[in-house]
Amino acid sequence: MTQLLTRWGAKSAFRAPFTIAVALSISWAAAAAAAQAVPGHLKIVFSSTRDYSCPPDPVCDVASNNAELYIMNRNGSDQTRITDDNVLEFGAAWSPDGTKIAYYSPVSGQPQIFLMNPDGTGQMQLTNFHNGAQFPHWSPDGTQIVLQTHTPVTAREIYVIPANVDGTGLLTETNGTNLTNNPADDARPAWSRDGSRIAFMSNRDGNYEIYVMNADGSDPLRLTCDSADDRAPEWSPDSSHIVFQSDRPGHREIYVLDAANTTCGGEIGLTRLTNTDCSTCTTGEPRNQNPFWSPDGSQIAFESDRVNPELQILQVWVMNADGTNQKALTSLPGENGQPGWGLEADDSLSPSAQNTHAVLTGGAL
Ligand SMILES: [Ca+2]
Ligand SMILES: [Ca+2]
Ligand SMILES: [Ca+2]
Repeated sequence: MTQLLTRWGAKSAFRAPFTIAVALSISWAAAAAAAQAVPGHLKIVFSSTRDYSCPPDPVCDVASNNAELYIMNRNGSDQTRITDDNVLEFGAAWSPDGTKIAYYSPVSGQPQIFLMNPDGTGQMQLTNFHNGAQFPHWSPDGTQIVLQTHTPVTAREIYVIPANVDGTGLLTETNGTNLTNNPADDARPAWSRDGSRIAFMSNRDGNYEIYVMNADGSDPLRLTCDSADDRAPEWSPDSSHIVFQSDRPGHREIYVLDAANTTCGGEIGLTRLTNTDCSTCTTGEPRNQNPFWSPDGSQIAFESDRVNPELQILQVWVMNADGTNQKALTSLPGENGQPGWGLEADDSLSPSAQNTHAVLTGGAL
């Protein structure tokens, strides 16, 4: 399937993303503008609190209030609500064949993973983890889901479970494999689109860094080496690069890094894609976070509150993969965030063709 996804390196006249490129690499420059057509309709699923009010706050917090899931076209058109209840749905991830959306929602006070059809029908609880489960991310073949546990007391772990899209009972920790069984906090897993590796964040070396490990949990490698928090990794479609958020400039910005890096300290190809330093802000700098690469490789969706950082209201933004042409896709009312790309199943494609055109979506924080 990988040959159907983006091939990097054709034509590219790289323009420095906004003003700062921390370490611009030639390989990344060549990669940034290449794009490849993907069959079907690329969509973005996201969470929104536009349907609720939370006085005295100006808007409801998208990550902790009664958010609903929406889908929209990549240009922001046709924003369509697909859930309608009084609980949070968050961390939505479109299945590779476009037929399911995985997400998490609270059950008896703990987040658990659910599946549903992209039109919001067929909601089905998938997990009943004792410590909760968040941020599902599909394997490229759609048979497995990697997730993080949720526990406010002890460190989180990363588990792989069967996707069980036909519904065969609730899955617990004993039905999965713990890939990060150690005392550190391990979270935000993202399966590479070639299936071989899983990226994640961990504080095992003292602060949050980006790591990759084999899909069976072996050979974890640290990719970032910075005292700031590095979080929320997501893969490029060709599994060559990882986009992530870091507060190394003092606030959260989006960076990209060569995933082939094998030694901490190199940070090969590290490039800063967003630059929203705010000299006039009175209460904090804008946040740019939770990046997610489009399946055709051409764009990266993310969250930003740069329009109104004092009120810290996040909206869904998109930019070209080289950081150019940054624009908001959502606006008030409500907070909108946690974007995940997906390939809406196209009835004109045969099931086998749909399965061939693998894409993967994922979550953030
Ligand atoms: Ca809801
Ligand atoms: Ca751990
Ligand atoms: Ca770090």
